[in-house]
Amino acid sequence: MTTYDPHAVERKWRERWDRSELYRAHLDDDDRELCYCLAMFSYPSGERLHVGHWYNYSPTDTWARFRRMQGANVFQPMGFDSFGLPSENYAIQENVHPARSTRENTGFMTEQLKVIGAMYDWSYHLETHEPEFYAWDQWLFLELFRSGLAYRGEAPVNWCDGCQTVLANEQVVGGACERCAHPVRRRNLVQWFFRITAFADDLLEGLDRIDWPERTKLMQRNWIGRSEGALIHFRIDADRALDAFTTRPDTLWGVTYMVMAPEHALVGEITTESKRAEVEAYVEAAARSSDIERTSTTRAKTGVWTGAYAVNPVNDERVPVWVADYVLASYGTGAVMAVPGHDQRDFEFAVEQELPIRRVILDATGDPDAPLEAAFVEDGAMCRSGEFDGLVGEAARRRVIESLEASGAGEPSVHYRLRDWLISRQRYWGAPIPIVHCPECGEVPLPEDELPLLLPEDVEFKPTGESPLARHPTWKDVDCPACGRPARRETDTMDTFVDSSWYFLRYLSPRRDDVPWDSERAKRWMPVDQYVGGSEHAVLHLLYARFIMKALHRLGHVDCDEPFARLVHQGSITCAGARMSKSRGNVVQPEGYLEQYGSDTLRAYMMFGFAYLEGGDWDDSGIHAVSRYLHRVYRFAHEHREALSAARERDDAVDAGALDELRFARHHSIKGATQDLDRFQFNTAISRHMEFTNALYAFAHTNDPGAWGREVRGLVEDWVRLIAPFAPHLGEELWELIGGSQSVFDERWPEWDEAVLQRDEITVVVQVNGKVRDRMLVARGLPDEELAARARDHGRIPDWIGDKQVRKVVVVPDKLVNIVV
Ligand code: ANZ
Ligand code: ZN
Ligand code: ZN
Repeated sequence: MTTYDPHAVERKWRERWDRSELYRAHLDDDDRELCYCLAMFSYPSGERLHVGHWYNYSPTDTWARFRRMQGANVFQPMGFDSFGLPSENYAIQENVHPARSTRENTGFMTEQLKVIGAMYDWSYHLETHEPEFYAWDQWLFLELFRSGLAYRGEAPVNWCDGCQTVLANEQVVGGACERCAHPVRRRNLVQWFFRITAFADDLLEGLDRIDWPERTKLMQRNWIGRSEGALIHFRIDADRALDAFTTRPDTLWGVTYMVMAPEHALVGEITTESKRAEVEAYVEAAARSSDIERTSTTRAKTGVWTGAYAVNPVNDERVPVWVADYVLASYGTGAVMAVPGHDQRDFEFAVEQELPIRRVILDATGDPDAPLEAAFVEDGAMCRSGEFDGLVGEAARRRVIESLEASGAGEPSVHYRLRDWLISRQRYWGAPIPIVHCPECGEVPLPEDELPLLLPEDVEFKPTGESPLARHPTWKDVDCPACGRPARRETDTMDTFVDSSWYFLRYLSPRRDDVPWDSERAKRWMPVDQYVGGSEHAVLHLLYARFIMKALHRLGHVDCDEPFARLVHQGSITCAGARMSKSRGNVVQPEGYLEQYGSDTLRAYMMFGFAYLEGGDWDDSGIHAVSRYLHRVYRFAHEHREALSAARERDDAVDAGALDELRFARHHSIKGATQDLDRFQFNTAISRHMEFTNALYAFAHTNDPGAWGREVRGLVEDWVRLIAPFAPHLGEELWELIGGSQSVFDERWPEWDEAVLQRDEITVVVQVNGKVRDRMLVARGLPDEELAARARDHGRIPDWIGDKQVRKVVVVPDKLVNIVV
């Protein structure tokens, strides 16, 4: 081959890699440093992989190859998130059984993934819809169930009429379904939950120990929403008290009324007869609006008085108890002590309902009676609060809580925004929940030796809102595993996020049928060293996976309690500003580019054309230039392959100054590429290689390849090693061209010599009338005039100038002086 034919090169190396099993995973008995590199797996929805998928997978593979060349034993598995709505909806749309369409889709996606030429060992692949995988989802469920971390309960849940199923809170975005954008409505249903709230503090604490994007950590912190404060008991009558959670016990003397959520259990009990009709009508209306509407800051605040009073424990004041929908049933105790002077929501409500406003925290004016535009919500000195006057902020709150505790009127309390994870779905394509409902014994776990509980195929799976498994004529009828009486199987299936919350463990031994994962391997390989995937999972998958890891840790199944030590979000690739999706008709497929340029070019372009962590709008105008660059790289190796082969046997007989320049280019490139790859800055890493290439061409131009020796050869070897992870097929081809004997991916990534980069003397070329006449070694960074003056006196330059008039001197700092005579 005299010119670069990417198709031939890529075919050739993929075959060789397969034959030599270059990417076989070595999970045991290998003493190299371990590196578990994982890109989030994708779900088969019937769409082929588009350039956005390539953008996730190919740069991650470049990083993995880089780590391999640095000497790490890299494990980089791949699989499919093949249960769930995308696969099921595609099957419904195509009117085929999801089992069949999923099999077909994962089949062609696998072929597409192979074209990327990534280091996946396919013998470790997994598909979550396979019984060999979901058997262990069911095992996980039973582990959680037996330890009280999985439970069934009635709760107001999010219902999507589009998807005909419940959704987790995390799947509701701005009041709408994350998948289909249908508005979500509330329904009271009995559902299965995982007790993620039992890990709220662990989930917060662990964030300090992982190397994740700060923004993602902040989103998790906010989602968990830890608030410290107090629970305060307000007496209603002899046998009833109303508890309120507050973060501002220092404002307790400013309470002028109380508010209960319309759903609060005491509403019916304490409402007086004369108010009953009005309160009931209000409660009914509130049930029809969403939490989003209810907490909207722009909506007018409504409410009604119950006719009842509560007693403020610090001053025995009787304050009216209202019902209003700006208070949510699901947070705190579902009731608030209203302080309109210092809480904006209470302020607006008080203005609306003409309730008294009393200020008990001093602002900068120091005057608690100055006119008010809005609540004063900051910290300040307490006033009108008896012995507490003058106390400020944290110290004030601590003192108030101590005194409440002493009198039995309150205690410190912590609340979280986080709610338990709703995992049951009224859909077909998921893992059946391994529980039997027995009229005698209640919820009975399926014995482990009955796992997997297979998902039956002969089911009418179109969604109706009722679980499809419930409509199967026989599947649900079983004998109770405990007492043998007729019982009924649970017919909901599990949220697919259960699959992805532990799949990284299953990858370690996906074919084992006796254990969910090989525990020795988990000890050695977990946590995942580098995880790569989209930021849209910040509070979904990435929170669930951390929770499951912590639960497994608490139950003694794993040693570590964080699944992903380091996380990177690739930016997203959009098309005309919008997310790529088939329904929008803006999906950019890789196939055309692959045909025209080959896989290495597309891959290198994705890394060169975008800042990886930022992404951007798809634009292929630069892909041709990247292709030209790879051709240029190939040409150099090809043209000089004989000289490079001979160079192995001899000393360098080249110009010392030129070699010095090249040496600098080498170490400069190695350093830049290494540091940039470490940070997933692929574009600048490739730029460093381009500089190296330019330096090599310039060198070859002025230095006869017949004089190249061992050092030049070594330099070119490093130049090939540096490009190999970016264009892996080409890298192998180049390595072979210059006479390498093993795979370039078994070569060591080069290291740079800081001394070469720190050299303070550099060689500057001296030209007379554009012709190189000499070189001089000078201190780096000399000013232009100084450099020009020295050049005129250097060596035999005065002879070249002779008695001619110097017309001008062109200086390129640290590089060149051209004397024009
Ligand atoms: C009195 C008070 C005075 C409050 C003040 C704030 C400022 P975070 O920080 O989000 O935890 N609250 C408590 N339960 C509520 C519910 N179910 N629905 C709506 N609001 C509720 O907020 C805690 C504060 O939110 C609590 O502190 C309570 O108002 C309100 F100057 O109590 B505060
Ligand atoms: Zn939906
Ligand atoms: Zn029973």
